[in-house]
Amino acid sequence: MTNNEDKTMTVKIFDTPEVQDFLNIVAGFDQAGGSQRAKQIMHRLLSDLYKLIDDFDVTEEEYWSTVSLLNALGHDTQFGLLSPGLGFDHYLDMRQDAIDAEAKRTGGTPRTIEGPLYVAGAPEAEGFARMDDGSDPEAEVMWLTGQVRDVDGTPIAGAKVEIWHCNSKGNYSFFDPTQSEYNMRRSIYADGEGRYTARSIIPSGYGVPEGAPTDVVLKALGRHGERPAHIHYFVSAPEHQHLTTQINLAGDPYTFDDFAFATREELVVPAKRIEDPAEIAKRELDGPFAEVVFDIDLTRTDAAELQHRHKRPRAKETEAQESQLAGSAKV
Ligand code: MBD
Ligand code: FE
Repeated sequence: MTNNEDKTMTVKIFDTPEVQDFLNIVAGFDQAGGSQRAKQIMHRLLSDLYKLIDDFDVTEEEYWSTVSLLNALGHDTQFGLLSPGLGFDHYLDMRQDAIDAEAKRTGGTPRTIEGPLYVAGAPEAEGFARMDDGSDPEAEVMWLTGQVRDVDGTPIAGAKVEIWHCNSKGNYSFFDPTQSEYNMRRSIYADGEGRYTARSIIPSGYGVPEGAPTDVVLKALGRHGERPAHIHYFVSAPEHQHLTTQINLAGDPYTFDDFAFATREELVVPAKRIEDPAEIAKRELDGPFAEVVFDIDLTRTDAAELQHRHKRPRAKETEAQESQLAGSAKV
């Protein structure tokens, strides 16, 4: 070890008055304007990072290559992809679960993360929808159905079931411009018995693009960027808590090894292959298909703000700048 390295490793300045006073100024505490919450959060964030730099003796090279990586993540609109990869989305779910438990809103189908690939404004249908445009003939036909109920078992007629999923190559319409508009994206209003049915195709898993900034971060951690085959849901009905969830198809090698940490035991559903000609004819299909059954139980709430999805920049949801960016992720 050279003398120079030795010196670097013993320098600790974080707790000095100079650094602490400096942090107060950087966070704007001596300024009248701005938001108190923004100042407090930025002060904590910067303090933690300054201390980390001190504790780990972060080098100039490490610091500036990180700035460069953050620029790359932003350039490719990938923070929404890195976020679940670093567990933030699941962590927020864990907090919401704890809030629900405290409020005794229990017994419903578990939530799991929304992910970055929802697009608002999908075509609406009553009871049944065909979701795919038929352009993926190699893909296996999926018959996806279930019943929406209250936690006491009462069917919820007219519940809104929004479903979105990727194609057999792991790509989502809109983000993949080669697909038709709203391919594999539909809003289905449950029938009088709370049932919804969709004809679609079995999605494949998803992988973070090789070499993308998110992949660079995951590789540095020795991790992969794979998700199992999954189907996203938003489910809502008056007087009930809005549910954001997903199902994972059983048997995928990544079902319990999801880079986005969205798998929950109760949300793993088998795709059952059906070859019985009578069943095929009943559904007006041409051949064998895979049936996926997912029933959904919603908890009751009178709180209006819990009956709708939380605000978040989403593709096509608002005209806001962030929303435009939400729709441009290179995934
Ligand atoms: C997906 O399809 C997804 O659902 C998440 C959470 C991240 C990347 C791709
Ligand atoms: Fe997804």
